[in-house]
Amino acid sequence: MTLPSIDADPFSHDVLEDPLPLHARLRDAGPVVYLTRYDVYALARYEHVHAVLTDWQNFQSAAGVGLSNFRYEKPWRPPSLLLEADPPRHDAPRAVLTNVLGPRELRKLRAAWFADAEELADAVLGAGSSGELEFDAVTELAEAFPLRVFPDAVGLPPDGRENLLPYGEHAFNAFGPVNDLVEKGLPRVAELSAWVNSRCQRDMLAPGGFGARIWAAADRGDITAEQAPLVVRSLLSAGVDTTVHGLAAVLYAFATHPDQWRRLRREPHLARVAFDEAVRWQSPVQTFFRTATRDVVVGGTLIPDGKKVVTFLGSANRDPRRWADPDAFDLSRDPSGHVGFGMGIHQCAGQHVARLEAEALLTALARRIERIELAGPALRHHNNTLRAWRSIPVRVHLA
Ligand code: OVM
Repeated sequence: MTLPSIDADPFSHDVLEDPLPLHARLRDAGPVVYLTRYDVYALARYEHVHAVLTDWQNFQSAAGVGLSNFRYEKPWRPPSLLLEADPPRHDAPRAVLTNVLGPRELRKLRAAWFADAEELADAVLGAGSSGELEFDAVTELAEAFPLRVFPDAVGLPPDGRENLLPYGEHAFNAFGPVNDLVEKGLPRVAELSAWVNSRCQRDMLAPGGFGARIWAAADRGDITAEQAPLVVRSLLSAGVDTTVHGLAAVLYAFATHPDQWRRLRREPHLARVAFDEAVRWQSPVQTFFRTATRDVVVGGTLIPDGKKVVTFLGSANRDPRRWADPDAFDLSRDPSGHVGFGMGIHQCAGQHVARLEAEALLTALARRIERIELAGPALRHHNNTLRAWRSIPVRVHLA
């Protein structure tokens, strides 16, 4: 079988504006498609994306999960102990973070975050008033809520929190090629990295928070004191922009699917399903790479040792071979099994945190908002990895 090849650029502005046509082209071209521009092997069907993500022995992360191959190129920052590591080195940091962000810890935050969501909803919508109003769902809700609850949960001091989104933005751009998106971030990398690294130190992190719990794990000997700050760095790298664009995705979904919003109002327990369905439907994280550790055959195609493969999570999540009516945002579907949080040993360690944020915010909004619709065109924000929004102007009709 000959390997289909495509010379499209998945990181061009055209594709970032609307990746769906490229995804369909890649899925239809074959199980594996060679991207001539970057010398990488693309996987865009659910079956093969899933297969690669769950095969860490043949597809390593330690050579980087972006385009850059750490076998040959120096990473822009010391590699993440979680994301950019393989077993066995991956396992202790992962176990610590999984525990710190696990359901048991989150049960303690639940009541406070629901109350925070009520307060934010009142502040944005005006407590007790009725009628209609317009605002930007990205800045007022999708950014405001994670920034309100997550840095406090980590235990960060108040100053400099405005650096979190720009740092994450650059980190996600840096998984792609060195294009204009990466270049525009370069002037601030040193400053933002210095700020983030300083906040990973023990004395910066308030008792009881996620950060202090990571340091407590170092005290117990579960990880070393050298590893602790890098594990905290993972929280600060992956914990903010992702949830912002996950929340933006679900808010956009409801603003464009009034029947689904009515259903959420009737059945508010669907908030969690709604969030996962939005993560499937939009896939806020679009791509991650792996590196073949030996010659491996995938879908009948040989991927040579040392070559990069790119998994298109957003494409797998809309593969008609796996999903009925994949382009529909539908609360009746069971979205479990989507790869929007990845799959396998690296699957998102913060997914329960993200779901709790979404559940709290959607519950507060569903109580107050009868109808939500776009008040103008929603604008994309281009990032090499994130499917993101700059602006979602909405009009809401209060209950
Ligand atoms: C990390 C990390 C994990 C997932 C995503 C990510 C910037 C970073 O461990 O630092 O994106």
